[in-house]
Parts: sequence; C-alpha cells; structure tokens
Amino acid sequence: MEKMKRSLSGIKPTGNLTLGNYIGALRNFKNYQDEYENFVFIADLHALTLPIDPAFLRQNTKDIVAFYLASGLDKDKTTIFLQSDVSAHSELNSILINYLYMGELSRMTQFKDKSAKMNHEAVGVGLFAYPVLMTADILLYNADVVPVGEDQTQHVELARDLVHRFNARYNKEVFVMPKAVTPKVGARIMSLSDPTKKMSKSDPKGDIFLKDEPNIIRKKIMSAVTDTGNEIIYDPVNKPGISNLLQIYSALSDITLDEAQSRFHDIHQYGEFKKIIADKVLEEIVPFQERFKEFSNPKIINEVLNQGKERASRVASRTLNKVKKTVGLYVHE
Ligand code: ATP
Ligand code: LTN
Repeated sequence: MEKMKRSLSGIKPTGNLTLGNYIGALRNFKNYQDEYENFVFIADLHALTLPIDPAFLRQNTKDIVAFYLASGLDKDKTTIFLQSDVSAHSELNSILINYLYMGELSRMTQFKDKSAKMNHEAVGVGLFAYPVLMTADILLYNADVVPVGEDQTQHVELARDLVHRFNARYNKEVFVMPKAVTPKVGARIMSLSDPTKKMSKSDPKGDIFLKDEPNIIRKKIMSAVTDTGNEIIYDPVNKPGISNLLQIYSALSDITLDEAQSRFHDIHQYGEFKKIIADKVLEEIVPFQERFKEFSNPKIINEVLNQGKERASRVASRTLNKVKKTVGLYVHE
C-alpha cells in the first residue's frame, strides 16, 4: 500500500486571530484530514520571538485549540498539539541551526519587516532564527504539504533549501521535501482600513477578529476603505479596497474571482456591495463562533492536547533519532 501523505501547519498564538488567518490558513486545514495524515499545532515557542504578556499568550493558545476544533478539525483524524509539548522541536532546532546561513535568514521578508520597527541592537536572536525552528517543525513530521498563507511561503522555500543541502551532504534522503500550498483565492487578505497592508493579528488596523461581535464585524466591513468610482471590479493595483472585499467574498463562497465579479455586475453602489460582503462573512463566522464557544472548555482543550502530545511525540522522536544518527551524535539504548 502506498504511504499516506502528510500535511502539517501551525499558527502562532501572538494575538486574536483575524479573518486573514481564517481564510489564508485555518479554514483550509480540515481539507487534509481525510486523505492525509494531518498534523496541526500551535506554534507557541514562535510566539516568544517578540515580547508577549504570559497571560495573553496562554489565553491565545487555548483559543487556538478551540478555533481549530470549531473549524472542523477532528482530534481523532488530526493530531492537534502544542509545539512546546514536543521537545523534539527544540532539539532539532539546535541541530538545524548549524545548517542555515546568516545571509539567507537576513533576507527573510518577515524578519526584515518586524526588525525594521526595532532598534537594531535589540533585535532578538529568536526573531532572526525564527525560520530555523519552523523548518524543524515541518521536517520532524516529514510533511509533504504545508498549507499556509502567502506570507509564509518564503519560509517553506527555506525549509526546501535546507532539505536539499542536508540530504546532499549526507548523501541520503533523511528529510522529505515539503511543499507550501496556498489557497487559490485569499492567500493574502489585506487590512480593511489600509488595503495596501496585510491584515495581521499583531498589527491590527481596524481588522476583523474572529472573536468580534457580529455587529462590530458588520460595522468594520461597512466602513472598509474603498476606492473612487462605483464599479465592482477586481483590480488590486487601482482598486485595492474593492479587490480585497471581492477576495473575501470569493474565498468564503468557494468561487473564482471572475465568478465573484460577475455576481456584482449590476451593483453600482459600494454600500450595497459591502452589505452583501458583510452578510457572507457573518453567515460563515456566526456559526463558527458558536462552535468556538462550545469548544472553549478546559476539559476538552486538555484532552485534545494530551492526545496530540502523545501522538506527535512518537512521530517526532523517530525523525529526531534518525537525524542524530545521521550527523554522528551517539544514540544509545
Ligand atoms: P503576526 O501578526 O503575529 O505576525 P499573523 O496574523 O501574520 O501574525 P501568523 O500566525 O503569522 O499570523 O499566521 C498564521 C497563518 O495565517 C499563516 O499561514 C499565515 O500565512 C496566514 N495569514 C496571516 N495573515 C494572513 C492574511 N492577511 N491573509 C491570508 N493569510 C494570512
Ligand atoms: N510561521 C508560521 C507559523 C508556523 C508554521 C510552522 C506554519 C510555525 N511553524 C510550520 C507551517 C508550518 C506563521 O504562521 N507565522
């Protein structure tokens, strides 16, 4: 029998999840739980790469577990776990950090964007080495596919470079080559108040949070920045605001941008257009929020994480041992 392919992804608990996280990543994870061995985790160690309040981090972590369950992930089909619960992530990180280069890490867009806002002398080593840990996350599970939003594809490319380098150096296929998979529409949802910037949970600009009350969500959509004119067309350069709303509609309706655009052919008022977008978002998010509330229960969360920890640790320690042996670390019984 052919070996089942593996999928792995994660979200870091740095803040309240946005509609961007939902469309670009979260809602796609469940697509892999029937035909793939699916691993979905909370990248809590990654959340430490910038200063964060401990209580906030803990709350975000619990929320993400409930969000995962609310999105349709089933704990018996998907291994849902906490990165810090599986020590192999940190151990493989300590090994792989020697196989990636300062030059390539300093070219990472996420690092450049985040460190640009800081005093150069005080940029944390963890922020710089972020993609090394992410590479360890992916390679430990021999993931074939990594479903992510567009901003993470560069990190997955780096993981691919490392696989080439590592396998060539030891002349054997130690690691499986991973591939980033982004959604056809909605891989980069923009801010509603500034559609030239990415919607982001740690740098919110009037963005939609998955925990927002429905009336707030509607208000935010109705006051989204739009463009001059009155035509509803997809033109991200000249009409970034309208194009972003079309992306949201198209992704949530599972239709192409062309189809979405043609549905609005006869609408020439942005207010009317925005109302339809708001209805679409609420139609999806309101039931999702209800499920989220049901799953936000410490008993359920602990049970999911305990089961996930056990399954993930088993898979990860196998890979870690293989790597240790490959590089010459002495593995004994
Ligand atoms: P931060 O602001 O802390 O950097 P973030 O909002 O960018 O966080 P991440 O935890 O980095 O979120 O991302 C989780 C997943 O959501 C990733 O797969 C990422 O690509 C995706 N994602 C994040 N923002 C967007 C967006 N605006 N549109 C589509 N996908 C997104
Ligand atoms: N860097 C990712 C979170 C993340 C991740 C991963 C995603 C950490 N490790 C491994 C996919 C695979 C982010 O969303 N910012």
